[in-house]
Amino acid sequence: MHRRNGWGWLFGCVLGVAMGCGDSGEPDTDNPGTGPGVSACGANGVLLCDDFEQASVGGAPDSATWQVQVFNQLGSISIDGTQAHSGSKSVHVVGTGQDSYRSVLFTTTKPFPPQNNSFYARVFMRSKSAMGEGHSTYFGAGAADDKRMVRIGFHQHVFETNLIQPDKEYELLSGPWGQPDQGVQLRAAEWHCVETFFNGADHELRVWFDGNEMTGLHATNWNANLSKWSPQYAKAWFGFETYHGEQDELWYDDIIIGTQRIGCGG
Ligand SMILES: [Ca+2]
Repeated sequence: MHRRNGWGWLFGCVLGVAMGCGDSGEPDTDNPGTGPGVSACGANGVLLCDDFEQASVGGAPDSATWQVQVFNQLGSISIDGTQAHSGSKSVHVVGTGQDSYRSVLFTTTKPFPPQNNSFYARVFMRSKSAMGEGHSTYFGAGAADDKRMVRIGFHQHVFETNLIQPDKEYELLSGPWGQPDQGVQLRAAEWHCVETFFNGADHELRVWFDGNEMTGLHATNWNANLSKWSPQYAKAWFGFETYHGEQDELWYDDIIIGTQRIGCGG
């Protein structure tokens, strides 16, 4: 429990000023949040699901749920009718361009905040290209002010995750640095199921690829003795963001956000 209001917190913070308590950024896990969710889309505990079948080909994902953000117009996001995991439609993310830094994302705040600052996200994704050497993100979740976030993507040709804090960035790879054969790689031109548990209550992150946990991405202290590191989760996003000029096109489908592990059915 990490209550931000009330006399107990105030008293603790007065005592803790020397330790930087006023800027701890600890999430409020007492927030009742959204949940426990319903049975829908082939899963239990569902807070949001979108198969993108109701959207129009060539248009944007439903604006009642998703906000599209394309940095400097370097890329695009639109509903596609040629690739789909379910039905006939998915979200096509074009993450190609000349600049090194590019960000092409569709973001939801709809089911947030989740109960206990914790939620699962499940997505089916298909990448045109194999994972590159440079650091890039496929999806993530974080605080409303973007100062603290958890991102899942690739680095050194394998799945990786990283934690963004106001003053520092932490990273875990799914295999040893520079040895991609020992990490987990997403194969190009195939649909894959990626599940993530953003466990803000216990300051933990878990990620599964096609039903198998990527133990290298299981974050508890980020190998840095971090303890109270979770963002106050206020949004989740999907798409492509690169920090080293990687090129990719991706398709996303059957996104579910829920309070229980979702699995790869439905
Ligand atoms: Ca679909």
